[in-house]
Amino acid sequence: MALSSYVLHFFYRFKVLLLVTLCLMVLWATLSYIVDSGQAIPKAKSVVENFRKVTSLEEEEDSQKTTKSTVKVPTVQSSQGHCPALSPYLRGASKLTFKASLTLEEVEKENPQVAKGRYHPTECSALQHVAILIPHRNRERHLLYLLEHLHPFLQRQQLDYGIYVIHQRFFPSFPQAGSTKFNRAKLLNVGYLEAMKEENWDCFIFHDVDLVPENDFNIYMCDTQPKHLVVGRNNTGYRLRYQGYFGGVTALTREQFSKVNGFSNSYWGWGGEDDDLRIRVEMQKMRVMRPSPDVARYTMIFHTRDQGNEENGERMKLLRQVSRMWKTDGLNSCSYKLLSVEHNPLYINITVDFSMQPKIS
Ligand code: UDH
Ligand code: MN
Repeated sequence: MALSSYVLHFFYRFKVLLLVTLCLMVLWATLSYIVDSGQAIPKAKSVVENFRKVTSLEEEEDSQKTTKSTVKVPTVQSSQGHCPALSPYLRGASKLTFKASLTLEEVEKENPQVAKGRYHPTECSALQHVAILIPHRNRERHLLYLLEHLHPFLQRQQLDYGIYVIHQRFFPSFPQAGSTKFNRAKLLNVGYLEAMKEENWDCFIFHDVDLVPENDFNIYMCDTQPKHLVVGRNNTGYRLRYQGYFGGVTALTREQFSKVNGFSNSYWGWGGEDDDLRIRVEMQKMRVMRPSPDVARYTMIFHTRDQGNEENGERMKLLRQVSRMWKTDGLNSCSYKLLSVEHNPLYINITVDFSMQPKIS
C-alpha cells in the first residue's frame, strides 16, 4: 500500500510540474508574439509609406510626361550600363497612317527629346551610334511622314542616332547650269563624309525618303556583314524585287562602307547605283544579310517618277565596269559644292550643288 501511495503521489507531483511548464511555455509564446508584432507594425508602416512614395513619384513623372511628350519612351534614369541586346520597348508590327494635315511643328512637339536631329537614350548607353542618311530633293511631304514615324521607331530601339537629310539643289529652269539630274549615290557619299566630320558613327543607314518601316523588330543597327533591310514593300506585294536587290534601305558599318570606297558617283538619274554597291560588297568577299521577311516590311508612300530622275540609260554599261572603277570612283573622289549645313530640331539638313560637276563624277 505504502508503495502504491508513493507512486500515486509521484505522478501527482509530475502532473503539476507538467502543467506549470506548459503554462510557462504558453505565457512565453504569448509574450514573444506581443513583442514581435510590436516591432512588425512600424516595419509594415514603413513598407506602406515607401510604396506610397514610389507611386506618387510615378504619378509625378506621368503628369510630366503628358505635358512634355506624347512619345511613350520612358525617361527613367537607371543603370548607365549598356542597353540590352533587344530593347524592351519594341512593339512589333504597326499599322501606319499618314495624316494629310500633318505639320513639321506637330512632329517637333511629339519629339521634345530630339535636339539638332540627334537623340540618345538616357536609361542606358546605346550599343551603336547610328547615322541615318536620307537623299532628298523635292519630297517634303515624304520627309515629314518619314520623320514622324522614324523618330519614335529609333527611340524604341534605344539607339544613339542622328538623322541627316542630304539635299540636292535643283535649278530646273536653268538647265544650262550643268547636270540637273538627281544623283542618289553621290548624295549618300556626301552624307557619309559630312556626318563623319561631326561624329565617329559606328553604323550608317542609307534610307530612301519614301520608305517607312512597319515593324520595329527590323533593327536599325549594323552587323558583321552589310545588311539589306527592305525584303518586302507594299507596292511589290511584300516580295523581294529580285534576288540581288540591295536598294531602298541598307545598313553598313563605317568600316564596311569605307572598305568598298562607298558608292560610285557616276550614276545620274534613276537606277543601277544600288546594284553597283552590291557588286562592291561582293568583291570584298562580304555577304549581304537580310532580316526575316515578316519583319523587314515597308510601306512606300505612293509617287510617280520625279522630274530630273529619269531612268539612267548608261547603267548597264557602268555596272560592267565596277571591278575596274571602284577603287577610283567613290568616297575618295567625291567632290561637291557644300551650300549649307543646318541643324534643325528633327534633322541635319546638308544642301549640296552638283550642277557644276562633270558628268563623270
Ligand atoms: N529622291 C528624291 N527626289 C527625287 C528623286 C529621288 O528625294 O527627285 C530620293 C528619295 O529618297 C527616293 C530615292 O531617291 O526615295 C529613290 O528614288 P525613287 O523613289 O524615285 O525610286 P523608286 O525605285 O521609284 O522608288 C522609281 C520611279 C517610280 C516610277 C513609278 C511608275 N510606276
Ligand atoms: Mn520610291
